[in-house]
Amino acid sequence: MDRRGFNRRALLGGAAVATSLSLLPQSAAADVPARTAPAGGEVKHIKLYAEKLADGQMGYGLEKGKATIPGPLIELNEGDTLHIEFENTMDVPASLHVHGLNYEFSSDGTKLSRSDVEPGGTRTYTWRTHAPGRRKDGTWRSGSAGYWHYHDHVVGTEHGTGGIRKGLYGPVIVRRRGDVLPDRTYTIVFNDMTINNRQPHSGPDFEATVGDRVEFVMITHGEYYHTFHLHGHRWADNRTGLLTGPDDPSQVVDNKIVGPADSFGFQVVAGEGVGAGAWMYHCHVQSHSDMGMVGLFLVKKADGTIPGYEPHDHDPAH
Ligand SMILES: [Cu+2]
Repeated sequence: MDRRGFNRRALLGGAAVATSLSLLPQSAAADVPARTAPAGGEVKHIKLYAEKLADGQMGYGLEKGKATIPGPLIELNEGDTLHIEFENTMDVPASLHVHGLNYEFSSDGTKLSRSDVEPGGTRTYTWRTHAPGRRKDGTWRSGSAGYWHYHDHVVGTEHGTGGIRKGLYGPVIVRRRGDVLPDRTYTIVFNDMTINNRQPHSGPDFEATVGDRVEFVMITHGEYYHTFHLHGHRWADNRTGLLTGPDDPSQVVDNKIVGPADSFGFQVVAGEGVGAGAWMYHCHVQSHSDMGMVGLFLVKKADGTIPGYEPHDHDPAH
């Protein structure tokens, strides 16, 4: 252990001394009330393209020629309706299928419902959301809020197996009025043995400054079960990933088992209680992490540095 590491650990043992360290969040997250989501009820329109990428993979994008893997983050508030004008620029039929939201059969995005889109074609999919409430029979109906996702359901097979494998997937967040809003959101998709369809041992890495409120959306696709683990940070295993107060019974975790089409999300205050660092996240199935299912949460000090970390530490050769 280097001197810095030793001192930090030693000082953390004494609370009175530790408070003098700059380990506590210093940016907005600590000083002002967190921003929260407004009530929904808006009708929104976006355009979404399915495209072939240069390397043979496939992606969704909000503009022609700008498709990404994962596809763009779609954020709604409970009560919102979203009309998506979907254009398939590829040479095979494709579609858009969403989890967790309300849609009619004609927006299912499957061959079965004849809601796939031929090459060069367009189709408008409509997604609706609702707030929770009491049904007339007295039972409670859940709201739409949650960390969800969308994907192709047509390419390769009638379940979109080929489209998902090649990158046709993306995140959806539906927020409830009053939900805490993050400073930034990152999406991590375990797809087969890749993260976001990247080469093994090549991240993706995500950046933040100590004190930033960072939200992660974690989605799984493909053939395998994984465990998602993040170093130095924890979250609540509930809808938002945040505790609502001292009596919230949600379990606090830093590791979660995930399987195909699972999704969840959470927020952390970057470096809270631990400071800057190149904090790994990875699949904790040991052979999977060894094969490269690992990336970094690069939490920097306000001056942009990460003491003790050299970028080459992450080189695949190590
Ligand atoms: Cu794994």
